[in-house]
Amino acid sequence: MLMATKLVLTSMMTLGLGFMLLTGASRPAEVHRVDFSVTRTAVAPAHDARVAPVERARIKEFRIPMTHDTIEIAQGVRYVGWTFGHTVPGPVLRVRQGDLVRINLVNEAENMPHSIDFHASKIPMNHAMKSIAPGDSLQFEFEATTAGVFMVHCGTPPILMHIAQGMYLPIIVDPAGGWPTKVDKEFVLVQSDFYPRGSVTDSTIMEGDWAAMQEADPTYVVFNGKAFQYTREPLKVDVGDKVRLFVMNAGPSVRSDFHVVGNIFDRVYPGGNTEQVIEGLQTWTVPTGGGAVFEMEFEAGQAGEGSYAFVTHAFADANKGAVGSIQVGHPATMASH
Ligand SMILES: [Cu+2]
Repeated sequence: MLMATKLVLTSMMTLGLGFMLLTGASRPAEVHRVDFSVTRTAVAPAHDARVAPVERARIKEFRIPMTHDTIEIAQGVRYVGWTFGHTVPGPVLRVRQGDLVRINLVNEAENMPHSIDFHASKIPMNHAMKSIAPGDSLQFEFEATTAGVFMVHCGTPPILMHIAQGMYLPIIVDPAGGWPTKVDKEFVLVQSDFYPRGSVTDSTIMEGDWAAMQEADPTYVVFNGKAFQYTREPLKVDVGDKVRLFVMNAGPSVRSDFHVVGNIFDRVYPGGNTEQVIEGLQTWTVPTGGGAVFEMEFEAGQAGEGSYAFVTHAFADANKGAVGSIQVGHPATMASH
Protein backbone atom coordinates (compact mmCIF):
# COMPACT_ATOMS: atom_id res chain seq x y z
CA MET A 1 0.00 0.00 0.00
CA LEU A 2 2.78 2.32 0.99
CA MET A 3 4.74 1.39 -2.13
CA ALA A 4 1.70 2.01 -4.35
CA THR A 5 1.25 5.47 -2.88
CA LYS A 6 4.91 6.19 -3.45
CA LEU A 7 4.60 5.10 -7.07
CA VAL A 8 1.61 7.34 -7.71
CA LEU A 9 3.42 10.29 -6.15
CA THR A 10 6.52 9.63 -8.27
CA SER A 11 4.39 9.40 -11.43
CA MET A 12 2.67 12.68 -10.58
CA MET A 13 6.01 14.37 -10.04
CA THR A 14 7.30 13.02 -13.37
CA LEU A 15 4.13 14.21 -15.11
CA GLY A 16 4.51 17.62 -13.53
CA LEU A 17 8.13 17.87 -14.62
CA GLY A 18 7.15 16.76 -18.14
CA PHE A 19 4.48 19.45 -18.26
CA MET A 20 6.96 22.09 -17.14
CA LEU A 21 9.44 20.94 -19.81
CA LEU A 22 6.71 20.92 -22.47
CA THR A 23 5.56 24.44 -21.66
CA GLY A 24 9.14 25.60 -21.32
CA ALA A 25 8.42 27.40 -18.08
CA SER A 26 8.41 26.58 -14.40
CA ARG A 27 5.91 29.34 -13.65
CA PRO A 28 2.20 28.52 -13.35
CA ALA A 29 0.40 29.84 -16.40
CA GLU A 30 -2.60 31.38 -14.64
CA VAL A 31 -3.32 35.08 -14.96
CA HIS A 32 -4.38 37.44 -12.18
CA ARG A 33 -6.69 40.14 -13.55
CA VAL A 34 -7.88 43.34 -11.89
CA ASP A 35 -10.14 45.96 -13.45
CA PHE A 36 -9.78 49.19 -11.46
CA SER A 37 -13.12 50.45 -12.78
CA VAL A 38 -14.62 47.69 -10.63
CA THR A 39 -12.06 47.26 -7.84
CA ARG A 40 -11.79 50.67 -6.20
CA THR A 41 -9.73 51.75 -3.22
CA ALA A 42 -11.87 52.84 -0.25
CA VAL A 43 -11.27 56.52 0.61
CA ALA A 44 -13.57 56.79 3.67
CA PRO A 45 -13.17 57.15 6.59
CA ALA A 46 -9.58 57.37 5.29
CA HIS A 47 -7.82 56.16 2.14
CA ASP A 48 -7.24 52.44 2.77
CA ALA A 49 -3.47 52.13 3.34
CA ARG A 50 -3.45 48.37 3.88
CA VAL A 51 -1.90 46.30 1.14
CA ALA A 52 -2.71 42.67 0.33
CA PRO A 53 0.02 40.06 -0.24
CA VAL A 54 1.19 39.51 -3.81
CA GLU A 55 -0.94 37.13 -5.89
CA ARG A 56 0.61 33.82 -6.93
CA ALA A 57 -0.05 34.06 -10.70
CA ARG A 58 3.05 35.08 -12.66
CA ILE A 59 1.08 37.09 -15.21
CA LYS A 60 -0.67 40.15 -13.80
CA GLU A 61 -3.19 42.06 -15.91
CA PHE A 62 -4.46 45.47 -14.86
CA ARG A 63 -7.14 47.55 -16.55
CA ILE A 64 -6.55 51.14 -15.50
CA PRO A 65 -9.13 53.82 -16.31
CA MET A 66 -7.99 57.46 -16.38
CA THR A 67 -10.76 59.77 -15.19
CA HIS A 68 -11.59 63.27 -14.02
CA ASP A 69 -13.21 62.94 -10.60
CA THR A 70 -13.97 65.13 -7.59
CA ILE A 71 -11.60 64.22 -4.77
CA GLU A 72 -11.17 65.57 -1.22
CA ILE A 73 -7.61 66.76 -0.54
CA ALA A 74 -8.28 68.06 3.01
CA GLN A 75 -11.27 67.93 5.36
CA GLY A 76 -14.11 69.57 3.40
CA VAL A 77 -11.85 70.70 0.52
CA ARG A 78 -13.16 69.34 -2.77
CA TYR A 79 -10.85 69.37 -5.77
CA VAL A 80 -11.11 68.69 -9.50
CA GLY A 81 -8.78 65.68 -9.60
CA TRP A 82 -7.34 63.75 -12.53
CA THR A 83 -7.00 60.10 -11.58
CA PHE A 84 -5.92 56.58 -12.27
CA GLY A 85 -8.75 54.33 -11.09
CA HIS A 86 -10.96 57.15 -9.68
CA THR A 87 -8.83 57.86 -6.57
CA VAL A 88 -5.73 59.89 -5.66
CA PRO A 89 -3.37 58.19 -5.31
CA GLY A 90 -4.52 55.50 -7.70
CA PRO A 91 -4.70 51.85 -6.64
CA VAL A 92 -1.68 49.87 -5.44
CA LEU A 93 -0.36 47.40 -8.00
CA ARG A 94 1.58 44.49 -6.48
CA VAL A 95 3.62 42.00 -8.46
CA ARG A 96 6.69 39.82 -7.98
CA GLN A 97 10.10 40.26 -9.56
CA GLY A 98 10.07 38.27 -12.81
CA ASP A 99 6.31 38.62 -13.33
CA LEU A 100 4.88 39.66 -16.67
CA VAL A 101 2.80 42.81 -16.18
CA ARG A 102 0.09 43.51 -18.78
CA ILE A 103 -1.49 46.95 -18.82
CA ASN A 104 -4.74 47.97 -20.47
CA LEU A 105 -4.95 51.75 -20.13
CA VAL A 106 -8.26 53.44 -20.96
CA ASN A 107 -8.78 57.20 -21.21
CA GLU A 108 -12.24 57.86 -19.75
CA ALA A 109 -11.67 61.61 -19.34
CA GLU A 110 -13.94 63.79 -21.43
CA ASN A 111 -11.59 66.23 -23.07
CA MET A 112 -7.93 65.60 -22.34
CA PRO A 113 -5.14 63.26 -23.45
CA HIS A 114 -3.35 61.30 -20.72
CA SER A 115 -0.66 58.63 -20.49
CA ILE A 116 1.19 56.36 -18.06
CA ASP A 117 4.86 56.03 -17.13
CA PHE A 118 5.89 52.96 -15.09
CA HIS A 119 9.18 53.54 -13.29
CA ALA A 120 9.21 49.75 -12.73
CA SER A 121 9.56 49.05 -16.46
CA LYS A 122 12.34 49.03 -19.01
CA ILE A 123 10.40 49.86 -22.14
CA PRO A 124 10.59 52.36 -25.02
CA MET A 125 8.64 55.48 -24.04
CA ASN A 126 7.40 56.17 -27.59
CA HIS A 127 4.85 53.33 -27.38
CA ALA A 128 4.06 52.50 -23.75
CA MET A 129 4.14 56.10 -22.55
CA LYS A 130 2.42 57.82 -25.42
CA SER A 131 -0.58 60.07 -24.76
CA ILE A 132 -3.94 58.68 -25.72
CA ALA A 133 -7.09 60.64 -26.57
CA PRO A 134 -10.39 60.42 -24.67
CA GLY A 135 -12.14 57.17 -25.58
CA ASP A 136 -8.90 55.49 -26.67
CA SER A 137 -7.03 52.66 -24.98
CA LEU A 138 -3.46 51.37 -24.99
CA GLN A 139 -2.10 47.88 -24.28
CA PHE A 140 1.49 47.01 -23.45
CA GLU A 141 3.41 44.60 -21.24
CA PHE A 142 6.72 44.47 -19.44
CA GLU A 143 8.68 42.17 -17.17
CA ALA A 144 9.11 43.44 -13.61
CA THR A 145 12.89 42.96 -13.53
CA THR A 146 13.73 44.90 -10.36
CA ALA A 147 12.34 44.73 -6.84
CA GLY A 148 11.17 47.94 -5.21
CA VAL A 149 8.35 50.39 -4.67
CA PHE A 150 8.05 52.45 -7.82
CA MET A 151 6.22 55.55 -8.95
CA VAL A 152 3.74 55.36 -11.80
CA HIS A 153 2.49 58.67 -13.23
CA CYS A 154 0.93 60.41 -16.17
CA GLY A 155 3.64 61.71 -18.49
CA THR A 156 1.56 63.99 -20.67
CA PRO A 157 2.88 67.59 -20.86
CA PRO A 158 2.89 69.61 -18.80
CA ILE A 159 3.87 66.68 -16.56
CA LEU A 160 4.04 69.03 -13.56
CA MET A 161 0.33 69.74 -13.95
CA HIS A 162 -0.75 66.13 -14.59
CA ILE A 163 1.05 64.94 -11.45
CA ALA A 164 -0.14 67.88 -9.33
CA GLN A 165 -3.70 67.07 -10.41
CA GLY A 166 -3.37 63.58 -8.92
CA MET A 167 -2.22 61.21 -11.69
CA TYR A 168 0.03 58.75 -9.84
CA LEU A 169 -0.04 55.37 -8.15
CA PRO A 170 2.48 53.01 -6.51
CA ILE A 171 3.59 49.64 -7.86
CA ILE A 172 5.27 47.23 -5.45
CA VAL A 173 7.60 44.65 -6.98
CA ASP A 174 8.29 41.99 -4.33
CA PRO A 175 11.77 40.41 -4.46
CA ALA A 176 11.84 37.10 -6.39
CA GLY A 177 12.59 35.16 -3.21
CA GLY A 178 10.20 37.16 -1.04
CA TRP A 179 11.09 39.68 1.67
CA PRO A 180 13.96 38.61 3.95
CA THR A 181 11.92 39.45 7.06
CA LYS A 182 8.42 38.31 7.94
CA VAL A 183 6.11 41.10 9.08
CA ASP A 184 2.64 41.20 10.60
CA LYS A 185 1.25 44.29 8.86
CA GLU A 186 2.00 46.13 5.62
CA PHE A 187 0.85 49.60 4.59
CA VAL A 188 1.49 51.84 1.61
CA LEU A 189 1.92 55.61 1.98
CA VAL A 190 2.17 57.95 -0.99
CA GLN A 191 3.30 61.49 -0.24
CA SER A 192 2.29 64.24 -2.64
CA ASP A 193 1.73 68.00 -2.81
CA PHE A 194 -1.39 69.97 -3.86
CA TYR A 195 -1.78 73.51 -5.25
CA PRO A 196 -5.47 74.48 -5.02
CA ARG A 197 -7.16 77.79 -5.81
CA GLY A 198 -10.82 78.73 -6.01
CA SER A 199 -12.62 77.77 -9.19
CA VAL A 200 -13.92 80.64 -11.30
CA THR A 201 -17.00 78.66 -12.34
CA ASP A 202 -17.90 76.73 -9.16
CA SER A 203 -17.46 78.14 -5.63
CA THR A 204 -17.83 74.68 -4.02
CA ILE A 205 -14.70 73.21 -5.56
CA MET A 206 -10.99 73.97 -5.95
CA GLU A 207 -8.87 73.61 -9.05
CA GLY A 208 -5.14 73.61 -9.78
CA ASP A 209 -3.08 76.81 -9.43
CA TRP A 210 -0.53 76.64 -12.26
CA ALA A 211 1.53 79.55 -10.91
CA ALA A 212 1.85 77.91 -7.46
CA MET A 213 2.78 74.60 -9.11
CA GLN A 214 5.60 76.31 -11.01
CA GLU A 215 6.81 78.00 -7.81
CA ALA A 216 6.67 74.66 -5.93
CA ASP A 217 4.56 76.45 -3.30
CA PRO A 218 1.94 73.89 -2.19
CA THR A 219 -0.99 74.54 0.16
CA TYR A 220 -1.11 70.88 1.20
CA VAL A 221 1.47 68.12 1.49
CA VAL A 222 -0.31 64.85 2.18
CA PHE A 223 -0.13 61.10 2.63
CA ASN A 224 -2.46 59.08 0.39
CA GLY A 225 -4.24 62.07 -1.09
CA LYS A 226 -5.69 63.94 1.92
CA ALA A 227 -4.12 66.19 4.54
CA PHE A 228 -4.06 64.89 8.13
CA GLN A 229 -6.41 61.95 7.41
CA TYR A 230 -4.40 59.46 9.50
CA THR A 231 -4.26 61.74 12.52
CA ARG A 232 -8.06 61.31 12.59
CA GLU A 233 -8.04 57.66 11.47
CA PRO A 234 -4.72 56.12 12.60
CA LEU A 235 -3.12 53.07 11.02
CA LYS A 236 -3.79 50.30 13.54
CA VAL A 237 -1.32 47.60 14.60
CA ASP A 238 -1.02 45.26 17.59
CA VAL A 239 1.60 45.32 20.34
CA GLY A 240 4.54 43.21 19.16
CA ASP A 241 3.78 43.66 15.47
CA LYS A 242 6.51 43.92 12.90
CA VAL A 243 5.43 46.48 10.32
CA ARG A 244 6.53 47.18 6.75
CA LEU A 245 5.76 50.58 5.19
CA PHE A 246 6.01 51.03 1.44
CA VAL A 247 6.56 54.77 0.94
CA MET A 248 6.43 56.40 -2.49
CA ASN A 249 6.84 60.11 -3.09
CA ALA A 250 4.83 61.38 -6.06
CA GLY A 251 5.65 65.04 -5.52
CA PRO A 252 5.50 66.67 -8.01
CA SER A 253 7.98 68.90 -6.17
CA VAL A 254 8.36 68.24 -2.42
CA ARG A 255 10.76 65.67 -0.94
CA SER A 256 9.81 63.36 1.93
CA ASP A 257 12.14 63.09 4.94
CA PHE A 258 10.33 60.07 6.26
CA HIS A 259 10.45 59.47 10.01
CA VAL A 260 8.38 57.68 12.65
CA VAL A 261 8.26 59.52 15.98
CA GLY A 262 9.00 57.17 18.88
CA ASN A 263 10.60 54.37 16.91
CA ILE A 264 13.78 53.59 14.95
CA PHE A 265 13.70 51.74 11.64
CA ASP A 266 15.22 48.26 11.96
CA ARG A 267 15.75 48.22 8.21
CA VAL A 268 15.39 50.68 5.33
CA TYR A 269 15.58 49.44 1.77
CA PRO A 270 16.35 52.50 -0.42
CA GLY A 271 14.20 52.25 -3.53
CA GLY A 272 12.55 49.25 -1.91
CA ASN A 273 15.22 46.98 -3.36
CA THR A 274 16.53 44.35 -0.93
CA GLU A 275 19.88 44.41 -2.76
CA GLN A 276 20.57 47.46 -0.57
CA VAL A 277 19.76 47.58 3.13
CA ILE A 278 20.50 50.03 5.91
CA GLU A 279 19.98 48.87 9.48
CA GLY A 280 19.07 51.06 12.47
CA LEU A 281 18.11 54.41 11.01
CA GLN A 282 15.99 57.37 12.20
CA THR A 283 15.07 59.23 8.97
CA TRP A 284 15.44 58.48 5.27
CA THR A 285 14.68 60.82 2.38
CA VAL A 286 12.35 59.54 -0.29
CA PRO A 287 12.95 61.67 -3.39
CA THR A 288 10.17 62.83 -5.67
CA GLY A 289 9.73 60.08 -8.22
CA GLY A 290 11.15 57.49 -5.83
CA GLY A 291 10.25 55.02 -3.12
CA ALA A 292 11.66 53.22 -0.10
CA VAL A 293 10.64 50.42 2.24
CA PHE A 294 10.77 50.91 6.01
CA GLU A 295 10.57 48.09 8.58
CA MET A 296 10.09 48.52 12.31
CA GLU A 297 8.82 46.65 15.33
CA PHE A 298 6.44 47.75 18.05
CA GLU A 299 7.60 45.41 20.80
CA ALA A 300 6.26 45.52 24.35
CA GLY A 301 8.58 47.25 26.80
CA GLN A 302 10.02 49.55 24.12
CA ALA A 303 7.94 50.97 21.27
CA GLY A 304 4.89 49.10 22.59
CA GLU A 305 1.33 50.22 23.25
CA GLY A 306 0.83 53.88 22.38
CA SER A 307 0.63 56.41 19.56
CA TYR A 308 3.41 57.08 17.05
CA ALA A 309 3.39 59.80 14.42
CA PHE A 310 4.74 59.29 10.92
CA VAL A 311 5.88 62.49 9.28
CA THR A 312 8.07 64.15 6.75
CA HIS A 313 10.58 65.71 9.13
CA ALA A 314 10.73 68.78 6.88
CA PHE A 315 8.20 70.37 9.23
CA ALA A 316 6.93 73.15 6.98
CA ASP A 317 5.57 70.27 4.91
CA ALA A 318 4.32 68.24 7.89
CA ASN A 319 2.37 71.35 8.96
CA LYS A 320 0.67 71.32 5.55
CA GLY A 321 -0.76 67.85 6.20
CA ALA A 322 2.04 65.27 5.81
CA VAL A 323 1.61 63.77 9.26
CA GLY A 324 -0.31 60.73 10.42
CA SER A 325 -0.54 58.36 13.35
CA ILE A 326 0.15 54.70 14.01
CA GLN A 327 -1.92 53.36 16.89
CA VAL A 328 -0.32 50.41 18.64
CA GLY A 329 -2.73 48.38 20.73
CA HIS A 330 -5.34 50.40 22.62
CA PRO A 331 -3.53 53.30 24.29
CA ALA A 332 -5.29 55.63 26.70
CA THR A 333 -5.78 59.01 25.05
CA MET A 334 -3.63 61.97 26.07
CA ALA A 335 -6.80 63.71 27.30
CA SER A 336 -7.45 61.06 29.95
CA HIS A 337 -4.19 61.85 31.78
CU1 LIG B 1 -2.57 63.06 -17.47
